[in-house]
Amino acid sequence: KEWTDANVTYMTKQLRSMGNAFSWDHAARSTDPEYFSWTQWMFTRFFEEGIAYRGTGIVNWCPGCNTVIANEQVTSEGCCERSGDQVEKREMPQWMLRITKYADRLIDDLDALPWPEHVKEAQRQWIGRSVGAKLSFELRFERHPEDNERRGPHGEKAAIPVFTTRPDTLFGATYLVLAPEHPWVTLATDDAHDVLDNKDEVRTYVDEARQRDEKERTDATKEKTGVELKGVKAVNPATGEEIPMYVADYVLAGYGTGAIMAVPAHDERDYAFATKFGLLIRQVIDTDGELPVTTAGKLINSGEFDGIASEEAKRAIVERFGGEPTSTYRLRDWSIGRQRYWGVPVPIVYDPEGNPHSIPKEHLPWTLPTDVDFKPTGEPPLAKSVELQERTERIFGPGWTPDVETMDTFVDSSWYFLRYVDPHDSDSFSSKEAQRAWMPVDLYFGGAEHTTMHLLYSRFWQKALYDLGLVTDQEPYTRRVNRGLVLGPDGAKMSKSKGNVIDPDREVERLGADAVKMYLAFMGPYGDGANYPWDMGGIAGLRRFLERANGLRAHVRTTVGDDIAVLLNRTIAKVTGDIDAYKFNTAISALMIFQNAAEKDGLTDDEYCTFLRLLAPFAPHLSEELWHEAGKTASVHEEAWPTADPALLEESTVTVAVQVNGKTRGTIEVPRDADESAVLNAALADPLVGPKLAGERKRVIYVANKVLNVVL
Ligand code: ANZ
Repeated sequence: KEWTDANVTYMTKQLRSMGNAFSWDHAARSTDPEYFSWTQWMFTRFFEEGIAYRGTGIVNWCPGCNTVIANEQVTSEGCCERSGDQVEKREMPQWMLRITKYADRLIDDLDALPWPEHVKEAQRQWIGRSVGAKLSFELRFERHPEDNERRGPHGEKAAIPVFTTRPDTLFGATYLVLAPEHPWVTLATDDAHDVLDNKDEVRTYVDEARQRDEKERTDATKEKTGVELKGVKAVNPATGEEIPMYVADYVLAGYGTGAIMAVPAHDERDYAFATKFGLLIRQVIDTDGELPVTTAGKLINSGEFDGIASEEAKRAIVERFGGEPTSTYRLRDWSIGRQRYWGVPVPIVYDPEGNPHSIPKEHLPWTLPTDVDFKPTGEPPLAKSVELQERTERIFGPGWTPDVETMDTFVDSSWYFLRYVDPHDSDSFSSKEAQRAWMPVDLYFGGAEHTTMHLLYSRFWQKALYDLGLVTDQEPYTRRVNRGLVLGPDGAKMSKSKGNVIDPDREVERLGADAVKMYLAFMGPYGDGANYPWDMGGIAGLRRFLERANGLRAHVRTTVGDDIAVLLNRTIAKVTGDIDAYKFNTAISALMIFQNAAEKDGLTDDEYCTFLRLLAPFAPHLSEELWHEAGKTASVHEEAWPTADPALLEESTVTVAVQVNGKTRGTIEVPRDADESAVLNAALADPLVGPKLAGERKRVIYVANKVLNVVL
């Protein structure tokens, strides 16, 4: 708490020193009990709706942080994004949020969002929707043929469902593969069952496979391994053939149904496996080239479906063989329980029988106990709190126990924008009136690292709240702009270890906040991938520009030429347009061009004040001071933004090339949009070009404002 408060104070001071126009009266802190009591209340609503649940399964364990982390917090190298430690897989109970229920909406609603296409695509990829079908393969037991006719409670025969994206290749499914963790394999290898001829061999393989991580298992270059499930066969529903069954680790338990129909002629992995184990390879798609061919085409060796194209055959085959169209997703539910001290305590208590109950609103906020050591040890620090246990029993009764986990801090940022728009409401987390006035967020800036974390979590959270009738919009943000990075002077990412960190406070101290702020704006256009190195010379240049701005008033005159008014007008248009396009760098260059001209030609007092208004967003402190020195009493930041006069925008004269019989003979200056006869007269009157036009003119062609061609 002390550390957080000190940081907030420090950063607030730092941000204020830059003169940014934040609404400080709309600030909210996710660490305030007053804020997180709403986070907890939302969790209890999610719990009641089944969105939050206590699940079991394989989780990511970070040995450095001594806690579980979410899939999204594991880097592509399998490390913790926070500590960098190699993440381990553990099986343990976990608090989860059912983000997978929203997978389709999270994908489909992207279409209407005016976000950068690559950000949307990254979310689609992360969610990873595969459209396909479930197909069932009945089993044949060789050791106990009587089992073949046995039926389940709903009259069904023993069967293995598979997930496939290519039901059109069903006639080419020549064997079945189950994941080592598949429940049927677990059942068939336990002591109570006697269906396999090689139970021990299968057990050994399963135990070995469990040791290997997913990356190793799905590595396409690695030689395929597996063991046949001897004594049992599956029936291909299309051909009626009995086909062998295997357990192999290239099939993953957590994807689809954990079992596949293998089509070696049209799938790379199945092809590699079938080749190694000498299994039947039957081509069912008519394509050129060597097997395996994975593209779609017309069906062959597929009975009544021969000649039908893949897309149509998919539908027809699923329908004909009792399949079920379904989608599978890469996205997993969001694991949010953490075995660490900081974070919002999970607002759940357990009755003496161990059943979870949400903590009623009147007992929220459910605060963090302070009588514990907060260092992570692997065991949740809250488990050691005497106060938390006593509090629970005092409120709920003897034998009741508290949940001892805290929530991933991404829950805090999943709804903060809703609080910003209504930070002081004590009846709700954010009133509907405030939401109707402000939400969704018009423009959201942030780093690319948020694409499949915060940006996905908060979209999910918003939708979950929407379904509970608590928010007015289905999407939290309208436009999104990713930002780049300010790199060290050496062009590398700033880091303490590289010694290339620029301390902004020191630069503010040295050159002033306006110079630092303007320099940041001047580095280059703002946006994705826009990473710029810090340049000491560059910031010094901005400082000099500001010093000259400080002296510009000395060039104010009562009468000046028209040119400066025209230039100022163009500067207004340029700065305005550039700000809208986040091209702050070219907006500043336009201000520099104007300042140069004004120093040379002079400017009126009015023009000077307009310049200050244009400068104000970039150099808020200096412009305010100069504004007051110019005799104004109100703030420059409360002035209306200058508007350009379109009539003055275009340059009033144009340079026209004069051609004789197609050859350029010189140029003339004429008023813009002058008509052909006026331009011809000007050309004739021109001392250099005029004489070249002497003679009989057969034809005159004038391309407005560009070329006058005279045919003699
Ligand atoms: C038969 C088939 C024939 C397949 C064919 C592909 C090509 P994506 O697109 O990534 O979703 N599959 C299904 N569940 C699996 C699991 N648990 N572990 C490993 N592989 C699994 O891939 C879907 C395809 O991956 C599915 O379609 C299935 O192989 C395989 F010519 O079924 B297919």
